[in-house]
Amino acid sequence: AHTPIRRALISVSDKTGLIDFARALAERGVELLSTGGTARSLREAGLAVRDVSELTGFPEMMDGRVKTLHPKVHGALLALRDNPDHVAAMQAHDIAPIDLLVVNLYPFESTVASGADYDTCVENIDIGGPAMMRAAAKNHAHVAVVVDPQDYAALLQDMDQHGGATCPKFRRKLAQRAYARTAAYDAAVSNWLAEAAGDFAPRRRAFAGTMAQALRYGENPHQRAAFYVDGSNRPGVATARQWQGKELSYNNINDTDAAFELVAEFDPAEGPACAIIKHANPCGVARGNSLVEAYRRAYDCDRVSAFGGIVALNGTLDGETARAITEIFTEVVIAPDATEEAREVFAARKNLRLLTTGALPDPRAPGLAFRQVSGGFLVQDRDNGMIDPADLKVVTKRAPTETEMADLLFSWKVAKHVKSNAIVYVKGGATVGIGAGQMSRVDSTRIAARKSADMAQALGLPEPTVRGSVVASDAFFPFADGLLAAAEAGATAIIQPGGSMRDDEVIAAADAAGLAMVFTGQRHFRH
Ligand code: 93A
Repeated sequence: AHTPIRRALISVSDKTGLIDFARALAERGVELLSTGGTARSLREAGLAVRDVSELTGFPEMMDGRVKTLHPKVHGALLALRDNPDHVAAMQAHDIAPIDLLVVNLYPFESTVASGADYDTCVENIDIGGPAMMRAAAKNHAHVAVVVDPQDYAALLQDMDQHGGATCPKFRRKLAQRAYARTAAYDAAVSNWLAEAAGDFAPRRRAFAGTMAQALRYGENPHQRAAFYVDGSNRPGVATARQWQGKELSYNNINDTDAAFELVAEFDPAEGPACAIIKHANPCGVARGNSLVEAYRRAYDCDRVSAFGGIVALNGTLDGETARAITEIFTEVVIAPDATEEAREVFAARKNLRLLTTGALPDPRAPGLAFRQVSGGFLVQDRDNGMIDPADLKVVTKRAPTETEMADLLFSWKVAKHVKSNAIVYVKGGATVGIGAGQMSRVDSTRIAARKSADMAQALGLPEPTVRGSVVASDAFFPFADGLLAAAEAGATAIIQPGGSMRDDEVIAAADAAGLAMVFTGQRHFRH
């Protein structure tokens, strides 16, 4: 037989749903114990509540740093009700058991995200809350612990199903949630301290995340999945407002992120830009005099692949661009903002998801990137590497023209976001051929050129757009063959990291073909 819940300790910072829940407990005959602010809220709502300070015989002190850290609280949470020694200790020390703990913590993560000063962040590290959560969760054989207002209704339901008690299975589930919360909370504190110390090295870091959304399935329908947010508030798919369309899928979230991170490389102050993504790789990226022109030029890189793609824009989506986008089927559009006219255009397309973020992410911002391997995971700084045009080294007899240079820099930005081996042909501020994810660089070079030729034919152009283009390679050409393939396709200038054992051979081949080539000294592998 389960013991009914007779006494509850409620201590919450987030007071969402508090009054209704506490009233429902009181109606079920539960005695309420509470800390300062929580007790005040409950009294204001007309509920009878006993102060924890009265229970402990100590006032809340040191700015509230010490309010529940007391044997009368922790003994009441930790005692095993069926252990004679524990029961004797409770009697000897006048400790009455607490059957339900309701806690949510000082809002440390949102305090950090709000840009608060150091001392304010420190003051928002909750000590007593996690201590109680861990105590109650350890003693889930007897105590129920609720750490999320979203679980209030489920707790009441469970009580009602068990004559005012809770069932062991439910208490175990609640205990698991409590430890997930304290683990994420401590990880957030640790990461904040690392960042405050300017230590971005991904060593001895704890990892924090909060589930934002249960997903219908993962990369494939037989895989379960969920979306976790890290609390960094980086503008993007994690923080976006979705205006319409069905729920994003796992693959949508992954692709939308790839699209938005890529388009953010293009400073809106230098003009509109658009990126279209399929399977996490771009199939078209372009600048334009207007957003609609940028979209159409991006689309013209590879119209076949763009179907059912993800479109990212670096400026406010306007009506004209929205109309152009609806000419084909698109899964998701993400932009910093959208005009009312654009939203009206999309409203007719029920399956099209529109996301706005309010801002572009900063491509230079630090952060960590993760990849799972069997038995562990790899952690590295996110690739926020940027080249300064002044650091480019011209290695050929011929230097790039001004037009070539502008396109080289454009192609380099795109190559950073293409799976290796990446080859990106660009002409006039638009990609004209992208080769992605091949095991050999020369294959990527040929595939990109061939796709460009196919597209030119489909568009009825007199010659492949790749003629007279420039090309970026995300890593060095190990041999001259890749470079020769690019030259043969019609590229006139090349940007690549350099650093191959055979650089001399590659440079000689470039000179012989009349190409201009620059070295970045920085590589952008992406796997
Ligand atoms: O400063 S604390 O770490 N010291 C404590 O002893 C303590 N006990 C509960 N913070 C403590 N709490 C936290 O106070 C709870 O986790 C909750 O977030 C908050 C509720 O305070 P109030 O009821 O005064 O609004």
